[in-house]
Amino acid sequence: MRTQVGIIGAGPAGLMLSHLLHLAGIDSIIIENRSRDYIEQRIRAGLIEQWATDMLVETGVGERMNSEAMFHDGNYLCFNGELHHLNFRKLVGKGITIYGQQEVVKDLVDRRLADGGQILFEVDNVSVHDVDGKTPKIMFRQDGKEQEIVCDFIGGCDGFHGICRPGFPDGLLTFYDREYPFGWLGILSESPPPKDELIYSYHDRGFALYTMRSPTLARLYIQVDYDEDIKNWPDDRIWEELHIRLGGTCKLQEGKMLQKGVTPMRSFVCEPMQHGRLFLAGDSAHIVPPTGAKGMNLALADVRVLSRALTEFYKTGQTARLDGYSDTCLKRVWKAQRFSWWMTQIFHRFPDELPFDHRRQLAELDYVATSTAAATALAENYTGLPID
Ligand code: RFL
Ligand code: PHB
Repeated sequence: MRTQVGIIGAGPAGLMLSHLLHLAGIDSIIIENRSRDYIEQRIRAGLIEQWATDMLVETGVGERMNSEAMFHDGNYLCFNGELHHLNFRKLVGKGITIYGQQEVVKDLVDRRLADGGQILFEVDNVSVHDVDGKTPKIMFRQDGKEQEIVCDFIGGCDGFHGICRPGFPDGLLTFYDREYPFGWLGILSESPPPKDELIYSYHDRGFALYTMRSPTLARLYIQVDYDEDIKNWPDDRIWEELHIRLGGTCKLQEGKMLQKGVTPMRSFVCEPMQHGRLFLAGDSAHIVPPTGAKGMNLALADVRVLSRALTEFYKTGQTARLDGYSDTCLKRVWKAQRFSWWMTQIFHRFPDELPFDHRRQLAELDYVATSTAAATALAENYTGLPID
């Protein structure tokens, strides 16, 4: 097989890269080791920044989102038994969109296939070769048959556990890593969310987040130990904890639990994000704790930068944007890392924290809730820093 850009991974990064390249007249093939059904059902992110919402609409994949998503102007902070509303629209003129990552994935898969794009599902044994030369190759197996894609460039969009990052030559990459001493237990419940917008709650017993997928579908998270076994959490115990951590500020309706699971939390960046003609994008290059809701948004931002660099190369032969890809992305990645770390450290209880830290966290939350300057900084980061 021959294409201009070979893409590994059909998550938000790989699919959006392929879509943006198609709009610029550049061919690509995506290979994905899971089935179409699997990637379209995988429950993950739910919050899309303003610029990314606009990009989905402007590039023609926002139609279903426009009719089904929930558009929020703000959110709530909950601490000391009180709710405090932040109005992002008033503070920075932007909002956020609540629309499941798997819905974005479905919309992009539909659109790529309708536009004649190629997505090869359920491949295995994937490896990359000759990324130092002008015609890198992707080798893989599909239906037991060895296959090869010869391309000009490779998009390494294969997530945190993919093969692209480990395939970089020894010693080339620097890793920046931080693990947190807790995880999130998340549920999807057939019940209305407790409020019209998201609630981030700081409670003596730990953090809780009350988000949603629709007016009748709540997505709820509680802070638990990083190695917590979901077997220790029967439904009743989860509901009890979710009620307590709302601090009596509003009522939570219980519903049928459609899904539950525990996610560990980490911050991770690898530098640089490129080598030869292999470019990493999204979770393959960086991971953020979900408190800032930045993971999918960063993946979309990376591929927007990459698609522009590739477009410039194919139109003019210039490599300046391609050469600067990693530096351009990392500037924004580190700001999102900083914000995600900040949100994580003000909202969670740490096992080794001092009484001093507890009081400091409460003071910080009170500062955000009462100072326009502090709230503006949160709103600016939460709704998404400028992309260009
Ligand atoms: P993905 O989505 O992991 O996609 C990578 C794809 O590559 C495939 N793959 C391979 N394919 C071929 N060959 C191989 N060898 C392969 N190895 C892997 C995988 O099957 C997969 O299909 O990475 P991508 O595209 O970079 O997208 C990143 C996002 O998925 C991730 O950052 C977000 O889900 C993080 N995240 C959130 N991000 C947000 O922006 N807003 C949120 O509200 C938000 N909430 C969350 C989150 C992640 C969570 N979990 C479960 C980690 C909440 C949670 C609980
Ligand atoms: C979600 O809707 O799943 C979600 C929203 C905001 C976050 C994390 C997850 O910070």
